[in-house]
Amino acid sequence: MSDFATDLAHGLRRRPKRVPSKYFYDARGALLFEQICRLAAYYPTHAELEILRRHGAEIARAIGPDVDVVEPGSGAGLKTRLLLSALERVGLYVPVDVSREQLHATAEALRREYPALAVQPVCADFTGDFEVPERHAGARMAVFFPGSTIGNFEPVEAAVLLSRLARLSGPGGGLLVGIDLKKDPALLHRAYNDESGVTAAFNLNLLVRANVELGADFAVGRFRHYAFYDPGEGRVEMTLVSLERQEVVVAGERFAFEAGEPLTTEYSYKYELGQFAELAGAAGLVATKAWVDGRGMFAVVWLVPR
Ligand code: AVJ
Repeated sequence: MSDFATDLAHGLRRRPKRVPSKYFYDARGALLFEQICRLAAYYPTHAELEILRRHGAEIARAIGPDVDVVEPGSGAGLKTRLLLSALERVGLYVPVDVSREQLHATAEALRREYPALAVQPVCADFTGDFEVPERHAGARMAVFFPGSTIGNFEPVEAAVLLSRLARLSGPGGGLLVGIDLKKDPALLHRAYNDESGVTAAFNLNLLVRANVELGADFAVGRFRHYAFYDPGEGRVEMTLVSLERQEVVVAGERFAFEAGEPLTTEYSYKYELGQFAELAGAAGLVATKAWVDGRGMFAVVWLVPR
């Protein structure tokens, strides 16, 4: 069985039912996410781009010159260009992503735009082990982890992931991490429940993907996109709610949904700067610098090994 089949079946056996959010990003999911990033209501992308534009020079000074860059979950590479343009003498850029088509398209485009740069894409799930190709001995490594991707992980997993990425960056390097800040829940609600229905399509695409790739028989119209902010947990939870009592077959196994039963597809944790610094501390990292956008929505943090 594929990882997707195994993880989905395992998640459907759990109560509450859940599935890892990394399975959103097939080719269609990656395109839908790019559309989300263009929505006015989806502030994280706009805020982070603003930070990278406004503070690029200072960020580059914090990271220092002569550095290799690894980007787990690289996506379309919009933010990458801003970082690469700000940094002084980048030898190697390694985008790591599960979305193969997008990964190779982005790598090609970057090679054209930065002829002096070595681009070595790695098609892998960054939550597992992956190799950094052609890394020259002694090069300092900056891990670029923007977009609040770290917010998809529960705090304990997030600390484990940060310490793995810290090991990758080595003693002279560090991690440049984008985190979404705590804010008015009404703004969070709007960001994950856009009027145009793009976020709903992105969420429901998980079921479409299961049908196409695994021969599952989800009746996509009988599930509703439902996202809400849980202030106690400090996270947005994305769910697909079964509109009626129904059964679904995935990889030969039958799963029953009650009317109104949720399938949790994503957590998106929101942090206060101090809270995130504490989490990074548990991973052996020190937050030495943080940059915030003008509206206080989002932060980019530079973490170095303690
Ligand atoms: C890219 C995973 C950080 O959690 O905000 C956007 C994904 N989900 N709208 C996020 C997402 C719904 C996004 N991450």
